[in-house]
Amino acid sequence: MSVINADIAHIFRNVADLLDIGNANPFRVRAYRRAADTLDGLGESVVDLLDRKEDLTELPGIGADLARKIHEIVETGRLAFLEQLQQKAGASFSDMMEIQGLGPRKVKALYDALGVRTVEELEQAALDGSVAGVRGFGAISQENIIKEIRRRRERGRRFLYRTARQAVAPLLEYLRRNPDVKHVEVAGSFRRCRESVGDIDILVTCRRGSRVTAYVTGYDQVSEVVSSGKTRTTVLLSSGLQVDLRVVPEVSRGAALVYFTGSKAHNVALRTRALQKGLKLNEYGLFDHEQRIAGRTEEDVYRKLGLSWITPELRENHGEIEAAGSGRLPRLITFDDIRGDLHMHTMRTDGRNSVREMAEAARAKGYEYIAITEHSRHVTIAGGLGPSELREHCRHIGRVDREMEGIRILKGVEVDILDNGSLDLPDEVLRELDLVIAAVHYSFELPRQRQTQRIVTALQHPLVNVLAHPTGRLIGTRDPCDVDMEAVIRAARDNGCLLEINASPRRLDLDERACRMAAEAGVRMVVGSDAHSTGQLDMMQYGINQARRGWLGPDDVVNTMSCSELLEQLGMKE
Ligand code: DGT
Ligand code: CA
Ligand code: CA
Repeated sequence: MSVINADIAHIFRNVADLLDIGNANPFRVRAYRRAADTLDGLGESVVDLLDRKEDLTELPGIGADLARKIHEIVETGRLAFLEQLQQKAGASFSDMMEIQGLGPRKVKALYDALGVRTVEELEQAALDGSVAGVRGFGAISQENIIKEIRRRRERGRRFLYRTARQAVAPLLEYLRRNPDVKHVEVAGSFRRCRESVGDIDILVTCRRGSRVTAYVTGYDQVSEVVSSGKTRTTVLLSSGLQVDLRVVPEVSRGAALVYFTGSKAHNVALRTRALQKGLKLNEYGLFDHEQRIAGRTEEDVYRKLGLSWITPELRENHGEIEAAGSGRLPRLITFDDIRGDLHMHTMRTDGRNSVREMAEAARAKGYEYIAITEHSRHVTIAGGLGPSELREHCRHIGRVDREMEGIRILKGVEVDILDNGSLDLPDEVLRELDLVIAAVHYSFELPRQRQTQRIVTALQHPLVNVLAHPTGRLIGTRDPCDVDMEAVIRAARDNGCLLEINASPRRLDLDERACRMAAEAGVRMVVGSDAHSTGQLDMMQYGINQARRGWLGPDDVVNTMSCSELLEQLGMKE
């Protein structure tokens, strides 16, 4: 991947800091900082300037030496001079300098007094109280250093898509309130609807000369400004999420959106395709020599590359570019295709709302049917039902169903799959239901062969319709169980079973890869919200996102069918 201006600026700032620590001539230090600012403010890619053999020394603050260094970075991606400085200083000084409140001078003072060279050593020194004794430091700055190091550690973690969405929505609203802002768009993994995101990438176009980056740093949820320049700012929100905001020129908006939406692999493949056509693609546009032939909209960029527009969920370089080139992109499922929700709980077990309330909320969403699917007895913490309790609950569901207009309430269950693959409820009870979902809720750590056999046995049971959350994973918390997914998919196909895409944002199980594998094997899926309250019915959308990332169309998912079609499909099982 070719170098972008911000990368070169970053390298120059590192050099400046290290020179500063080494007590180099202040003019020299300032020269590197100035060059970094120039690069950040440039409306065009340096790589392109070089391609056109333009003279970089004409840029403000760039002399012959710096121009040579830019060449070197563009060609090799590295700068030998920086590496020398790092070696001399001990490579981790730059890590320490990234800690908020510690400039090069303070890092040097700490090194001279305490000999600390790494963030870990610094943390240790702060914890045992020796930082407070260093000249220029005190108890408060020592406390801040400890906090800052903890915060940095936190930052390494990824956030659930839902968490990110909750933080992004009010931020976008805040940005759109600024009259200088023309367009605001979220890019990155968030726009691709990945199940988890590392940080939020936001692109903004605005009126000339306005200080949007400064405006962002004034947002009340900002807990820390990591860096802020004219065209780029990075802030941390109180949720711990990092936001990268970039101001881009209107003529480049589409190209920047393509670039910063990624994924990197998708970008690499697009750029290669451009090169094959004798064109150049970067975050400023698509260029035929010096001529910008596209850049304002994404559609233009894709079209000029001979491609139809590709929805962000597919941009992983998993065949979408080839498909877009030959008009074979799939028609993906959308929320509007969904006609019912087949996985939810009520207050009879561990849910919060009644059967009627769930049905009313579902009807208000435009659904034609729902299934109530309580846990079976084995899940004691959820107050799972035994045979007679389930029968009683089903009579209740039947009564509410008869009383309500405009929605059908199906009788279901989420029955536990026991260790040996048998079910937690007797067949004669299961036979009375419209829908039997089977699921694993314990013994996640069985060895692969036994786990697979356990699940396959359940799928072979003549009354099982759906396997819920097939791998049991909780994103970032519990690994998927060790199971042979191909064998599970085969068993589902051979036994007329459906696989669930559990839409709970911590599960999203099946994942996108398994979705695609299942569809290719001819297995149909059901997207279920697993709602435990009326509000959680909205989680359906997260499951749809996942289905789209798995290339699924409406026909791959059974709860796009009418209720009678669905019941016919479920009935075929026996
Ligand atoms: P994340 O934040 O880890 O969930 O994943 P992304 O995809 O949002 O990655 P991020 O935030 O590092 O960068 C956003 C997009 O910008 C990424 O999808 C592609 C583009 N991008 C980032 N860094 C580079 C790079 O070094 N080279 C190129 N060509 N593109 C990059
Ligand atoms: Ca990101
Ligand atoms: Ca980013």
